[in-house]
Amino acid sequence: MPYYQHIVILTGAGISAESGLGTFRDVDGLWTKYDLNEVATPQGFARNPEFVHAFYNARRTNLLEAKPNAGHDALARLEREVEATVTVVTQNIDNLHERAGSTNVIHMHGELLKVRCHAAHHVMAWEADLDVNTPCSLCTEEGRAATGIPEHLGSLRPHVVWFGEVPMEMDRIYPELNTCDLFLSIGTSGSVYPAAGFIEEVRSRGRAHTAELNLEPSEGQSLFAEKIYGPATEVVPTYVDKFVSALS
Ligand code: BV8
Repeated sequence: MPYYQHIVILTGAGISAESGLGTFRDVDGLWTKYDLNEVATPQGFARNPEFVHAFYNARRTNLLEAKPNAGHDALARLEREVEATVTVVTQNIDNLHERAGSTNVIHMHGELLKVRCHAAHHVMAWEADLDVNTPCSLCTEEGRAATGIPEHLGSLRPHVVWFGEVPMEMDRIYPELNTCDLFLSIGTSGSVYPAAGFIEEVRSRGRAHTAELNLEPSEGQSLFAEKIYGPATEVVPTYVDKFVSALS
């Protein structure tokens, strides 16, 4: 196992599947039950904010009952036990990486346990249900009224990135991709951009080893040097064990 100095790990819904959180495009995935245009776009929220709040309220409740799995635990162990820097860039809006002990996590699609106000973009930790009548505790009524935000949208929205919105922390992510010497992609179908294009960004630098660890081949599978298929709770710990034992 070569000596790596900077490891970047992209994760998707597949790493949280065995914690009981739904994926999007699997047989029983969220996008088979909901139209993503209705629940994961600004237009859908403007049309029916209460329906979108109910969608995220159900996922927030599910997350609060979920626990990190052996896949999350293995990535936290990797960070603890190797000298290399380990950066997790997650498409997921759950907090299971952090609860497993990973400390360097970038949420490019936001976080389910945070909300943001329309008026001043105040971001707050949030575990309760949200509806259009929930006020922003940091805004004055005058401040909110001055924004001209339609009343029916209420004051708060989930702090997540919807389709058509700009992902978060891209100015942190691209330098990570351009300097890593190991790029792992775990539990993602490789169907949503810009995350799905990260493997090409890494390959364009020509200096990193790349591996896909997934239940099945992703849309970008041909671009990875190494491919390991199976459930994350099996293939991720096995990969990390091999990695850590090669260092000892
Ligand atoms: C952007 C947060 C510009 C919300 C999500 C028209 C207009 C505007 C944009 C576009 C457009 N057409 C296309 C686009 C781009 C668009 C896009 O890619 N659309 C797709 C549908 C084609 N992207 C955007 O709009 C993005 N913004 O482009 O802005 C820009 C670009 C660059 C730089 C600056 C600005 C914003 C996209 C973010 C949308 N928000 N989530 C929420 O969660 O509710 S997307 C959501 O789906 C996830 O966050 C994730 O990112 C994405 C993909 O999901 P995956 O994580 O891969 O999950 P999936 O179910 O697909 O796959 C699961 C995988 O796990 C499978 O492979 C399965 O085999 C595997 N698996 C299952 N079980 C296990 C397992 N693996 C291991 N173990 C298991 N047990």
